[in-house]
Amino acid sequence: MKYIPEPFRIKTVEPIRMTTREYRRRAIEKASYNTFLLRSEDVYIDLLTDSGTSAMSDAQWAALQMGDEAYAGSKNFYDLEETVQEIFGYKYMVPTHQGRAAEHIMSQYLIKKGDYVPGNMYFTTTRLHQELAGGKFVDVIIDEAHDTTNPHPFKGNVDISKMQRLVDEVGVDKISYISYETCVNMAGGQPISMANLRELRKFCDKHGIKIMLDNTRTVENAYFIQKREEGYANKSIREIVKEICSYTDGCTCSSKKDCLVNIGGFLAMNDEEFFVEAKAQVVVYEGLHTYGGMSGRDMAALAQGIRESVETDDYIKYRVELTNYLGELLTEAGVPHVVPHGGHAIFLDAKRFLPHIDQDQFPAQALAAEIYVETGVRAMERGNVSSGRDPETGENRRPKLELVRLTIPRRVYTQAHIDYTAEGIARLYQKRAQIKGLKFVFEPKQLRFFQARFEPTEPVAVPVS
Ligand code: P71
Repeated sequence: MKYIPEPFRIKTVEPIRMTTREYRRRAIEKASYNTFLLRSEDVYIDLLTDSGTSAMSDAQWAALQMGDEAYAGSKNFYDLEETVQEIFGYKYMVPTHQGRAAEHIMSQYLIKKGDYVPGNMYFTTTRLHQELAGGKFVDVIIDEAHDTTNPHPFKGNVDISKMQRLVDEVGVDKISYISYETCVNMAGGQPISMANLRELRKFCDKHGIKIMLDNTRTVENAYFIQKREEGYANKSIREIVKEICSYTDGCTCSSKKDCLVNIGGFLAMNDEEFFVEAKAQVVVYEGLHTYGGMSGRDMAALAQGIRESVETDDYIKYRVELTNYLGELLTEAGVPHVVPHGGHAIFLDAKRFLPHIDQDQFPAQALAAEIYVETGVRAMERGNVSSGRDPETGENRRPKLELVRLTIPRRVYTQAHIDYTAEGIARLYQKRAQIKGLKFVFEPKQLRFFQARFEPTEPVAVPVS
């Protein structure tokens, strides 16, 4: 099996603690079967998310010491602004405390009540801000993205004919922009191809539609383009990232992922009027436009993180191939999961893992809870709970994809941690018939997955190991 040795060595360590199965059974009951409600101390390997969980480099820690904490005009802001202009190529940038704050400001500016917002699959916070601004999200991702077994190399692509249909049905005046995500998270970390983006640009130019990029995982996407798309094998990650951004009109970015920091985000654009309005809004919701909810030192670490993410191609190769290694181990063990393997995570297919549990009994939620009990590994539900209820019918959305995400933090875990994770999940797969479904005992109205509480539909039989 191919495993890429880490292009770094370890200078600081953080001890993690293994617990007993009985301890974890009590912990998950206390957390009401929601892995978001577990205490981090009770987790052995934390694969809940790759968001804000990266290990910073020595250069980033050093940059923290260079924080200029002036309320206005911090030098770290200007360095960050220049870095965003240089690496991503946008003219203007407004920092925000994280990605969803950028989404909020952008949605309020670009969406009018009753508008449609097409996108290559939804992301939870992105769609919520679109809806709060009065928009309606329309999924225009290719059909292959909804099939966990389809080997299409660019399952994040937009189906241009779905865009055409939307234009024909509602008219371009009713379309705010297209929300275009790289390495589409909810599809399983699936990349877009440059050819698709180029074609979309042509289509959007013809109709006068803006392309707003969700830039959260563009570096990972660039690696897939370099590896899989004709004509890109000899282009650097840095060049590919810049080319992707060049076809778009602006972006939102959660810097907590590819930009290698624990907190931060930004909104960037080429349109000056939008920039002026974004600055006006950022002071209402975030802070002055030269810090936007981040401290000077956070901006310093972010600028350094952005540079590091594209400095050499080694880092991103190791990062994506480590994820792939987990996928390969699970393939060998016959555990059903999304293929091709994504950039940031391996997504278990809970519908195929637990075919005896109906989607309204939340198989992915139940599986994430049982993975924790079996192994001490924390994963995240990405299915019916995350998808929420249809605002019109009030019914669970029952998305095609009912997944559990094993998300790999950047530069944090070693091959041995990945081996341990795969072995534990393979063991649980053998006992899958004992896993029961769940029902809500508390259901928040918005982004319900974060704080929802559940109980088993029947008492859980404690598996005998
Ligand atoms: C992830 C997250 C964090 C998260 C958010 C909501 C539910 C569970 C976990 C955040 C993203 C993202 C994309 C593509 C925007 C955001 C929001 N992802 N776009 O995957 O993946 O950014 O968290 O900085 O506000 O665990 P933010």
